[in-house]
Amino acid sequence: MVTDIITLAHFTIEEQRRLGVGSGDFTSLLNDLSTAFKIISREVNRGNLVGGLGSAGSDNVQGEQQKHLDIIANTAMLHALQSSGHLAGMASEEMDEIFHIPTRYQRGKYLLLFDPLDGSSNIDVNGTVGTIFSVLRAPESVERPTLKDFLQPGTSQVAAGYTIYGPSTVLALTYGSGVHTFTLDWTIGSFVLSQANLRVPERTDEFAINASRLRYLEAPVRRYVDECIAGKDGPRGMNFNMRWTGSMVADIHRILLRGGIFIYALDSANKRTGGKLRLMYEANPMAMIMEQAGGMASTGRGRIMELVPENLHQRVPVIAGSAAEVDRVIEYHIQDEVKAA
Ligand code: AHM
Ligand code: MG
Repeated sequence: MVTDIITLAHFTIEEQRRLGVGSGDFTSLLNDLSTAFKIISREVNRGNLVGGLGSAGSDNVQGEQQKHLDIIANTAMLHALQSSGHLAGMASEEMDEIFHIPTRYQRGKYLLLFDPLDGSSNIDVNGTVGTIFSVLRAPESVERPTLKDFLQPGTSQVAAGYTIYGPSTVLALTYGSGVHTFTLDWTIGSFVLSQANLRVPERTDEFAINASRLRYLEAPVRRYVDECIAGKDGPRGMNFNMRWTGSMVADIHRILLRGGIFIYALDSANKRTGGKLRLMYEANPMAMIMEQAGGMASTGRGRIMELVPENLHQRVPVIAGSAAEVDRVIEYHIQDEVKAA
């Protein structure tokens, strides 16, 4: 029998004491977040039993078809967190506008942004999905945050992370002092520490890209991918493996554990929208996770977390993972610009 477990709550309280930060508000917010993750995990697990599969017949603000489970997960987040007393507002990939905390609840000092169910094309095929979240500080004593209050760069994130609903449910969390993972133990109803201070391996022989988009890629990214595919006969002198799940959470989680690079770049087909993935709900929180684990996250032309957001649902290119590989893609962009000048 394993008795020396460390729960998410215990770990966070100890860490905050060690770092000399935190008033307990954040620990309490985390507790409400973990409740939402447990509810979503349960609903994802029950799939068709809760009518979770299939399209809900509606589109989100990005014009993407919503699945039943997208809406269930979004509602679970709103319900679990609106009464926490620690939030001044929320924003979700699935909602056009900011969510204001109902007046009957106490207001807090944080703003929460989330993608309630990322990788939702996997829902119907029982594939891995996840929830991605980002915590920002609300301006001092703000009662009703405005859009401007949410538009903070990723470097301002107080905390970020994701929960992956795979064979087990795992939370990866950072509050700016490393990345820690916790596995949901249903028998005690708690997230339990799996690994503290996780580091993404620096070198790798794996890359993740939607290969059907290769023909659209810009020259620097195309060069990187071509060199990986050329394997030991090419300039890299080694063979690479390729993995792409269609779920950023699943791909980033794998990369966090065994190294690699995730690429959803700017290409000729998505140039008009600025990329595919959303800065505030996907790119920034995943960038903070990667950087806190010793990796990197870039658009190819700049650090993701330094982008100043212009709107809530803004899209950006994402190149994230093992530092040496991301650095290489950035270097290819620089070389390309020099050549063009
Ligand atoms: P979603 O938030 O609507 O699920 O979309 C985001 C997902 C990411 O999880 C994944 O990396 C990407 O979209 C997959 O896109 P594609 O279908 O073009 O491969
Ligand atoms: Mg998403």
